[in-house]
Amino acid sequence: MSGTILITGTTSGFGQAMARLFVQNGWKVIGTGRRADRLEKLKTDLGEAFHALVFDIMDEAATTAALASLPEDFQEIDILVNNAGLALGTASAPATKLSDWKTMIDTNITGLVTITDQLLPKLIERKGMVVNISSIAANWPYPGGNVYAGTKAFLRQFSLGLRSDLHGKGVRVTSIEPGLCESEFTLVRTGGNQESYDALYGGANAIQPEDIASTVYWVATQPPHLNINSLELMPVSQSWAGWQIARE
Ligand code: 8X3
Repeated sequence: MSGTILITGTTSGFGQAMARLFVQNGWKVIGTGRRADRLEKLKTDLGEAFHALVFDIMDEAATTAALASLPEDFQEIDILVNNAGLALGTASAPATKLSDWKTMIDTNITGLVTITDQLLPKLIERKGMVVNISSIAANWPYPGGNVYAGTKAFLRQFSLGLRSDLHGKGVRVTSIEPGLCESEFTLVRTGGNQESYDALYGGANAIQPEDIASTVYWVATQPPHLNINSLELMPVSQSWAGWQIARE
């Protein structure tokens, strides 16, 4: 089974690992991102089966223009993977910057629904699939998750809602909800602070981007009658802790 897949955010982490895996398995991959140099490099590695679209997902006009620029042999998109997204900081709500909150909402929600809206007619025509990269933060609140977790809860519920709206159209929708993962995502989250990054990952044996790539590949290659609604993953080293009680 193969086809054409558009993956947002392929300049690093999950997105890049997915682009590599799908191309290795004979798919045509459209990879998006802001950093042209990274996409160029990926194109050099992956060759003709990879098409790069350089644009900022927060910019609606740029998204429209990028999709309109697709060469004919990359237009028949079967799968949209909404992977682009970010977490900015782990500070508690009173200590965060409103501008960071808005950037997360603009990227993780507004940008995502924009590209989804633009590709839906094609995905319906092709009985395609939408895979949204949510997070365990959608399901389990934790201190410092605040707006980031809220955006990921939106994604999970948006996925389930899309399924309802597309009832009978043969389009599949999946929400993937990973826990602690080791990727550039966390370096962004810690504001580029390598020490905090190392503190978080030291000995944690976190999920790797390749793990998420193979999970999405598995979802994508299930038979057409089967929909994986949601899939939550954690490294074995991660589990839940108890309630916190503020005592008088
Ligand atoms: C982030 C998941 O476990 O790093 O989406 O908070 S975790």
